[in-house]
Amino acid sequence: TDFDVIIRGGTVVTATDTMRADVGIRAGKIVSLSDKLTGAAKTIDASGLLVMPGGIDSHVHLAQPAFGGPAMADGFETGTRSAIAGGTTTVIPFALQPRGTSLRHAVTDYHREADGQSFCDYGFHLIISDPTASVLSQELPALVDDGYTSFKVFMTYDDLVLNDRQLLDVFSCARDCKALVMVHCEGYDAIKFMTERLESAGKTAPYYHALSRPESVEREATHRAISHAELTDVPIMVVHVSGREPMEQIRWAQNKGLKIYAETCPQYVALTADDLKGLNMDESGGKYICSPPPRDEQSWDAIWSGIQTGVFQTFSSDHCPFYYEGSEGKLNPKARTSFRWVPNGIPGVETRLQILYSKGVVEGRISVNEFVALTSTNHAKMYGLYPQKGSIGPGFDADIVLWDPSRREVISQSLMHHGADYTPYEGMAVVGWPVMTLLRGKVVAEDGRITGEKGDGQFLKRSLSPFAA
Ligand code: DUC
Ligand code: ZN
Ligand code: ZN
Ligand code: ZN
Repeated sequence: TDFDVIIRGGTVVTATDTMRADVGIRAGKIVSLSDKLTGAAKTIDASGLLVMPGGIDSHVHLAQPAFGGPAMADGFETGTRSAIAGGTTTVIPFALQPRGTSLRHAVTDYHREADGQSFCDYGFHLIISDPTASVLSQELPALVDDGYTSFKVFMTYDDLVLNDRQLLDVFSCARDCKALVMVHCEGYDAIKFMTERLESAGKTAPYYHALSRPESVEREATHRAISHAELTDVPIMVVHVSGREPMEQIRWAQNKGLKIYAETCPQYVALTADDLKGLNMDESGGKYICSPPPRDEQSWDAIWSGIQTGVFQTFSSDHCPFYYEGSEGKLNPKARTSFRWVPNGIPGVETRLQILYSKGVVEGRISVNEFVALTSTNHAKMYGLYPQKGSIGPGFDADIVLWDPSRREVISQSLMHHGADYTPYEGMAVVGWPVMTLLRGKVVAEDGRITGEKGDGQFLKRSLSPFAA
């Protein structure tokens, strides 16, 4: 036989083309695309299905430390199981440097978490919380050489915030190392001021999380990050952009010729701040607390316009799961006392593709090729995984999702494979669903059943981002 696997009769979709073709796979790679292929140990019937590159989710949090708060609901096993069930075959989570520790130590710790536990392939971004002279001059250049070619920095959170000088130092280091910096743009002092003001007025329900960090706070920080990027002459990626105001800052910078890239996420086209009100300003609103918070339906329109006009290159989940209920020790009792103590983040690695397909492709806002670009190809290109990952063609890893474009489902926790005890998209009707996921030629998920094993996923040493230069 010529092939290990043939995917027969489907419609192959890439970021640029849509074509009727069979896909031939050998030794984990795509080796042939042709009208009719025969001669394989295994043939998969894809008639009526779209054959697309497996999702690449370049913004996922797994097994991060709790800083005194509740533990994350997903480590590598459950988080990557959820990924493959949702048609995603590569994730790029973060190796977070706790202050006062070395980044290399953090990276080693995360490898220990991931090694032998992962159902899909993975790389790591580096979260820099403590840019000391030795981190900047020694650790980061060496880590970039070892395939950790992107950083993330935060403009808020007590345990992570960098001041302007530190941001400039990291940006400048990234320029020297040719690494891509992702920036969390929300202003620390403004959030702290608003949080204290709301709390002293007794406004502690989950909804007030959104009021503690309105869009102006994100807009200001976005502008500041752009200015710092301009000053240091380094490209940056603004992650999890929530609405019109920060999006317009990015568009303005792009039009000026600055290399500013941007990401948005399902929560900014599918949730609103009103979801944080819960059933009746009760604590169930805590299920939707994430940062930046979801805004309103006019913001959804602004995000779509940013997607359609190329402001955004990537659509990521920002999967950052916590338990809502859960047994003792999982839920932080302090979270009941104020939004301030509710961990920021929601699960979403398993529902990212369905939400974009349904609201984007089915509702006519983007083409299926743009869908592939936003969920896979652009992530591979942006983060140094192209042309190993991110498309369907000879030479690419055989990471493939077979997609039923007409299947109707209602998103529900009972369908999920993550560790969290809820999905914020509960009850959302979607059209389009992943029915089979292949990782390097192996069927790892089939119609909600996991057929892969933990340990199937491999670490990806990433190349330099062509967008960082
Ligand atoms: N930033 C993220 O990227 N994810 C969750 C919370 C946050 O602040
Ligand atoms: Zn350790
Ligand atoms: Zn962030
Ligand atoms: Zn995140």
